[in-house]
Amino acid sequence: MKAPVRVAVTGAAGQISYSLLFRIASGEMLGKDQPVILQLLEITPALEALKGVAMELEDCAFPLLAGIVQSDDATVAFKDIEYALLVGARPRGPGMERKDLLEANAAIFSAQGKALNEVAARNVKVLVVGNPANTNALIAQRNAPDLDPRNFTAMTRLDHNRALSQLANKTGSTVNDITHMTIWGNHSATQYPDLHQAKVKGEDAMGKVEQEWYETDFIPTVQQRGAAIIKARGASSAASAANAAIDHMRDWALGTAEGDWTSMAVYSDGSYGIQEGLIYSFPVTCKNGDWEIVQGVDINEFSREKMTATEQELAEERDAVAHLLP
Ligand code: NAX
Repeated sequence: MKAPVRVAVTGAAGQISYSLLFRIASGEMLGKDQPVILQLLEITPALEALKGVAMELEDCAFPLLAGIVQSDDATVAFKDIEYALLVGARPRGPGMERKDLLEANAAIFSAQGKALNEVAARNVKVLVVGNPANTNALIAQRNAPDLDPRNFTAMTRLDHNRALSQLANKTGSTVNDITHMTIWGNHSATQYPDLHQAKVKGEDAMGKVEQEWYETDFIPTVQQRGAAIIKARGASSAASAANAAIDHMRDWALGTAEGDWTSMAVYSDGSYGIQEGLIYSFPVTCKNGDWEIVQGVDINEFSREKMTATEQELAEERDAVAHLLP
């Protein structure tokens, strides 16, 4: 058996974590041969609820769960961690403007970035789930100058998985038949789910759907899926978000499928003309615990316009918190 690795989860008493933690502890994220120590961060008023979650984790008697740490102090929860799933965030309250939301979260993610910089393992892999995820990841990254910016990512895997299912339904296939799906940009309603590279049973997806469906059905359905779930369920996506976080981390740690790629919001190196330093979702492949942006994807005029719109939104979010960045 391997030595245990330390995995931090923030917002650990929240609804996403209630699906997420049990799957990490059962080995679905890092493999059935990898023991984990869960290091759980919550705000002080939620520590009692967190205790209940930790009791349930114990009661599962997971063979791979080698320990549980509970804290409201990020320097305790992030000590020596190799994986961080930053799920906790400030939700939008009544009357709160977008700017207020960005600022409230900037405070949280600055502090967590600093704590990661101080105490996490130098190879820590960070996934930000809490919204606005891309900009929260950027803020954490900028506050962790001693860590490689490539260690910071944000989640667009839920959007990616939603797109896979929509296309499978439309083409009468299953998600197993689909490859080369891409989500570009921000995890928000400006994201661009791109089918131009996607394949269904090895054939071009765009040849199997009408342009009209692509533009007026597929793209808005994927972009608005989070809102549709809230409307139907009366609560935001939780199990599917947890599932996407598992998929994101598993692929990053253990590799993407041969001959395919996934979507991750990562530190832009200027690929596809996207401003350097934004945390932007690209098609990526992962191997040996590292990710790489897929190069050479053809971008037509339609795609370029949508990629630029979501880039613009990310640049605006960054500028709105610029005064809080180091
Ligand atoms: P919940 O409100 O159920 O849980 C959030 C938890 O975070 C709470 O227990 C809260 O006490 C804790 N928390 C707040 N501030 C914290 C801090 N500074 N340190 C540690 N913990 C803190 O929300 P949940 O439904 O679990 O969603 C969590 C986040 O995921 C939200 O920001 C949500 O918008 C975001 N989502 C992101 C998605 C994505 O695809 N990137 C999709 C699902 C989800 O909407």
